[in-house]
Amino acid sequence: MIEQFFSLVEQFDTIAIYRHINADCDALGSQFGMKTWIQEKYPHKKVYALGKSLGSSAKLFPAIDEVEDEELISSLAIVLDTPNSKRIDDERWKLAKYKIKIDHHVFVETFADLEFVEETAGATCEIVAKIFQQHNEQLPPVCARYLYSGIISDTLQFSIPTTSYQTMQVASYLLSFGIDIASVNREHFSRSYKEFQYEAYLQQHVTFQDGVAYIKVGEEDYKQFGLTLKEAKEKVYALGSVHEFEIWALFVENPENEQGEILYNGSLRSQRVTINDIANQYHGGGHRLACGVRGLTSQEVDQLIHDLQERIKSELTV
Ligand SMILES: [Mn+2]
Repeated sequence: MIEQFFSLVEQFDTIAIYRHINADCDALGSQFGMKTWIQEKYPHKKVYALGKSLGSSAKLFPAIDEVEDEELISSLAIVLDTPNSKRIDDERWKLAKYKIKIDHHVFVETFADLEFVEETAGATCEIVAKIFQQHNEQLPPVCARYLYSGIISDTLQFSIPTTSYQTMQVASYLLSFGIDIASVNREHFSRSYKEFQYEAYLQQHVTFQDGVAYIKVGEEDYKQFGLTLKEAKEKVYALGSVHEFEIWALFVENPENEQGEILYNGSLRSQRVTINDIANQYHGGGHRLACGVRGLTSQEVDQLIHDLQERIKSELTV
């Protein structure tokens, strides 16, 4: 299968690389890791990184390419970090003559001619790097750096259970091309002074009761730090890593609602107690220990917190 990947890249003169909407660091890291590797190895080929929907990590990567539809008709499409075709950013992947998918999400559907899906991989960048390693590819340092950055962001700096022997092995292969670890980490995990102040605000105003730490943040509260709703909601980790907090939750006011009442979107995290089934009952969902809810009134938030406290009581005091 790996041989097939390399012979396809060899065969096509035009290659377009796609990834999911709201691109995060693993999506962009794998996309630009792939692009810079092809460019270095085959300077005569036309390689495009496509997709306009970008998340906050886009500033750490080069600009997205422009290309005419006609050029894509004879192309090879490589779709990265995307389990279902609906989430591919830029519909023109369909124009390609041949399609490859490389992904680590839970399998949803087959949409490509050749698929590499490894659900246990810590990041799509890990799978891409593994493919390169198995083929003894010499990577340009910039390519190794992009792939490494996708791995550290999806595994939270090698700290969550998706980190495996393979993750470390592949990371060590990437390091052999010369990566300044300190600078990559700084680039991806440092925060601005405004964000730092907002995190301090959250820590100061959090309520902690019966195992649940939570805070409701109004629009004015996060706007004073110059943050958008999305940025304000991402900072749930500012409440994490506290022994006593079994569950921690950040609720941020969403001003874009027609009803005219104050509604909150929330991020919920749990150390060990399952919470996504509760989130499902409040217009939300996600992973077992990390999930979100949307459009809750202040009373619904209170009810949700009560349900979370009850869950801790029933599961942890037996
Ligand atoms: Mn990923």
